Amino acid sequence: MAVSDHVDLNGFIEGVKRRNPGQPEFVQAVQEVAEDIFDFIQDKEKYHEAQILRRIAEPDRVVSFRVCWQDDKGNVRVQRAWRVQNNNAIGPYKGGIRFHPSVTESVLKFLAFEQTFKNALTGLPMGGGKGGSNFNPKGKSDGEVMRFCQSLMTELYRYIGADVDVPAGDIGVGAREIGYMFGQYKRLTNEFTGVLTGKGLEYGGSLIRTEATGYGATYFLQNMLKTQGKDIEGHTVVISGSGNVATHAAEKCTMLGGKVVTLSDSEGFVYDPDGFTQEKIDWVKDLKNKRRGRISEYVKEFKTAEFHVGKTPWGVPCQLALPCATQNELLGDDARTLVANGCIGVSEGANMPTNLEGVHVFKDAQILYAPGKAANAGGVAVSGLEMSQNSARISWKEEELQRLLQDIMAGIHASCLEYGTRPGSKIPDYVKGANIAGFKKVADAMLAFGVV
Ligand code: NDP
Ligand code: 2IT
Repeated sequence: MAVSDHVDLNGFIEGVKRRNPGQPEFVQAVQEVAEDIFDFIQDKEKYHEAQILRRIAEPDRVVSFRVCWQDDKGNVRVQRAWRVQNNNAIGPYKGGIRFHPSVTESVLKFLAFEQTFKNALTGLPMGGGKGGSNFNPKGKSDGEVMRFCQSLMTELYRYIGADVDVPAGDIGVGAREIGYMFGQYKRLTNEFTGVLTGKGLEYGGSLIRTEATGYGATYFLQNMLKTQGKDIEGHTVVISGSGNVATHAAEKCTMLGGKVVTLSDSEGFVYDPDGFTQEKIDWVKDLKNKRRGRISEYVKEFKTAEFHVGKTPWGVPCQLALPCATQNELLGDDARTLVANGCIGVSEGANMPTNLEGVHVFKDAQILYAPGKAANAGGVAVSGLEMSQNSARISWKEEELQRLLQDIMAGIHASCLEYGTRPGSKIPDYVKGANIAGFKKVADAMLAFGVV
């Protein structure tokens, strides 16, 4: 056996902790993957010898920079921003940009690491990256957001490119922010390329990119239920978040006959006992995207609903749950409550919403549990299709894209089944399946390159 801290799982995790002090989210993401990969590579010396997991868990590079901008009162403001380019073994770095006060280097390193496996699972040629800033867009005017985005891109443009690294949206970055960043990139380089995805339809965006993550997470849930002869129809669904992913997951679940009873934001959750209809979901989309309001305002418009301040929705009895807000929003006790209340399926629209304890609760209870890197891959998959359309300078029709999204989600589900069988159980281990299938593709490409 090669001399390396690959030799045993605990030694490997201790090494990751030692090399990444003060980065708990990154360590958590690596640990969750390593638990499965160690089993898989136990008898595969080539991966040990080449130290593949150790290399994937060390970003190719982390660019860190200052972003100065002026607010509407003329005050000079200073923010931090990063781009983490984790791994480009199978394609250009690809992954979103997040604007949120909780953004740190640790958060972006965990997201770029997860993205590497997720992008491999889509079957499209995309490596893993992620970027963002601790800038808080809440309460900022359009002018302030524009000046911030332009200032950020004035530095970021050096490190990205249509064949190098292709950012997109994430928390706090939607159509408005992508527009401002794309405009500045084009102005700085005098090039019109597919350097960002999630663009407006007028300037190279793809149909269904906006819907893709939430719809894809729902299709993944549907695929899992189908293995047990079940469906979404007639089931009560609990969803967290009220942004892009949550509203589109709610929309697709509702279309498929599920009864969605909650949405949330960082201030609390709304419980609507009558369920969210399309009309109500459209109202929430308008609230978030145009009026930039808070989910608590929902109860003023829809009187039978209740707002629960400072709480997450996991105590509401349901059969299906989709965490679609942020990392570590579903803890061990929440997972136990969901299982005790009869939840049979969890599909993660967000990235790493369930903490390690919660993951083990779901695994031990043997419910249908899809990790974010598999379940929410629909967004980046349609981003990959946007890149293809931009390169070919064509636009595909909606029906074609809808079909491709469903096919890609079914393909990811099949990959999870291939590597996630559980001896003696009819419920697969989707976490193990996703980790191994994603790892294998990236690892085999890295082996082909030698020691680089
Ligand atoms: P949005 O900015 O559109 O919405 C984020 C939602 O999550 C808001 O309701 C927000 O509430 C809530 N939220 C954010 N931070 C926190 C927090 N610290 N505590 C509680 N609630 C919080 O982002 P998206 O919908 O795009 O992203 C949601 C999740 O999905 C993220 O984990 C993201 O990484 C993941 N994802 C997104 C993809 C995409 O295509 N957009 C693709 C794949 C995954 P508030 O307004 O109060 O902050
Ligand atoms: O976490 C994610 O997959 C995203 N935020 C989408 C990334 C992308 O490049 O579309």
